[in-house]
Amino acid sequence: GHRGGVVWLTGLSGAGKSTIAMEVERQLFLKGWQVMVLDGDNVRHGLCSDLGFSPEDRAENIRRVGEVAHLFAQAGMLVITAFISPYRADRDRVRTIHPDVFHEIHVAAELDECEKRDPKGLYKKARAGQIPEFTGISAPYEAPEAPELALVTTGKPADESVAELVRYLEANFSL
Ligand code: GGZ
Repeated sequence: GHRGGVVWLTGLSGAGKSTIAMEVERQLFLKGWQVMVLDGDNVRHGLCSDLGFSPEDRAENIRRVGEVAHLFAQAGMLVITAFISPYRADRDRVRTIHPDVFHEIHVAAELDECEKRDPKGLYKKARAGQIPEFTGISAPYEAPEAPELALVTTGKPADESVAELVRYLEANFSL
């Protein structure tokens, strides 16, 4: 079995947060773990559909996700969140709710690598001025100073980062 907890992935758009989260969820599910992924795709259309990307709206997005994640963690689930969460203060506030179950994971990729990948063409639009306040281009990303784990995704296949995170979670959440 495993303990409940919040595995908070943070990183630039295109760094690989959602891809890694979904594959880790799949692999741990096969081991019988109760895992759930929260990301922009399932949160920003519903729970946070009233929010945009101003600093205030991102803070509220992260606050709501943090509260929901902690509720499910209390119920014994391993919750993996995949949000840019660019502001250190917003992430630290989530950690404060339940410091013992919160693990911050920096999904670290160079901006120019993310921009080269540009899976949704958003960087191109941001450079053209069509998306205001785009993280890394016209809005800041504050990297974690002391994350529990840093996954460097630049120049290696995603499955290496997935394996690294699965090992980390087995070491820290197994009962
Ligand atoms: C950053 C934006 C923006 C702006 C839309 N800045 O690559 P994606 O598309 O799928 O992931 C990004 C997602 C970021 O939402 P989050 O909820 O993770 O952001 S935060 O934690 O900062 O609240 C991107 C898309 O939404 N997107 N506009 N201006 N990303």
